[in-house]
Amino acid sequence: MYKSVETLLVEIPTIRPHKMAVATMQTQTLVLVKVTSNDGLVGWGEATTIGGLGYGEESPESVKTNIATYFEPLLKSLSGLNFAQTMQQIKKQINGNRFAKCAIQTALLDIQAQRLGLPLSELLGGRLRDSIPVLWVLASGNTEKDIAEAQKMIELKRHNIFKLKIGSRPVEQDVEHVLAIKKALGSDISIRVDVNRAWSERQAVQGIQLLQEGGVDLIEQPCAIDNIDAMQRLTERFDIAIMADESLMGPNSAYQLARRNAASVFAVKVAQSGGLVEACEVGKIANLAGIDLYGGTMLEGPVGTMASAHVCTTFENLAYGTELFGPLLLTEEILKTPLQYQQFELVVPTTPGLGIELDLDKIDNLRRK
Ligand code: MUC
Ligand code: MG
Repeated sequence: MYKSVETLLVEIPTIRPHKMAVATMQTQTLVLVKVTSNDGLVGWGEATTIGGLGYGEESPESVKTNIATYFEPLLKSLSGLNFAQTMQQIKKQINGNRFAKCAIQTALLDIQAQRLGLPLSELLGGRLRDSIPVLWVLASGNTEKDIAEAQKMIELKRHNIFKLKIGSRPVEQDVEHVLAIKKALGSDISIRVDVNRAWSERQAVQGIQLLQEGGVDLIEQPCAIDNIDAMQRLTERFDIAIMADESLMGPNSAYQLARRNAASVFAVKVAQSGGLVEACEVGKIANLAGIDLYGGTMLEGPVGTMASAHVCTTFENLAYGTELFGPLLLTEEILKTPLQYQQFELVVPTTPGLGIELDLDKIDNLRRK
């Protein structure tokens, strides 16, 4: 059923250094996966991560190796199976590797949706909206630069919600930086922070108290990935929304976090979930548990961004919007027609499959040879 699977590592500089507690990014390595079916249809998926092995358990290199060594031979050996049966075989024969699995699944869904002549969202239960709100992440490392960047985004009507990356400086300094930005932008603008697991529970109590008093709207992943007890205590202690990001690794951890009331919002990421279907399952668990949803990113390029966007269009309650701005952080366009960001939202195409057309010459120029 499938003829070939190819993984391309595409290096693109960012528009400015992107400083996070886990890494500072000057270049993003997009991990693009191209699947060709026996009848000549081509589907794309993406397994991009952040900072090599700085963020998660898979790196661009491990994804490429594992796809070539394990996923491609397996996919080529399967025949007469539908999409669900194919994914079942992959899950049965390959452990872990959520990012690689997500990229393969995206490509298979892209092919299937093209075959049926439907946008990918319709294979995930159907879309409820044609565009989704997108915030912008301020991470230049400099308060004045961040304020100017935010003001420009508001003026352009591109973003009016901002997430600030903190956690690499002492708590007091980070709080000062956040509250200066909050004050400069005014009370109408929603400010959230992402600590990327940098705080101990004691630092979190101190920082969250001050940020809550200063009018910040949400705290993302304050403590360590496995410290669910701390996440639970913070969620119970504070009124401000506490969001699970790195701790949320698919339906199973969604269930555990929900059971333990360890978050009030889930950052749903397709790759962290292990696939688009699994990301929808995370959304369903959140719904049942009364947890709000937010569409997260691994700072993917347009393929992963669109895969996530199709998932997000199916969510009934997308209370915190999304951060699907990844392509806007890159200096090079790899689509024939760029994604449409307008009026603070990303438009999700209604054409078959992912609804994007890649510029293959451009990709060939930028890819790691
Ligand atoms: C994260 O932890 O949320 C998303 C946006 C951004 O700037 O970093 C990522 C990862
Ligand atoms: Mg995060």
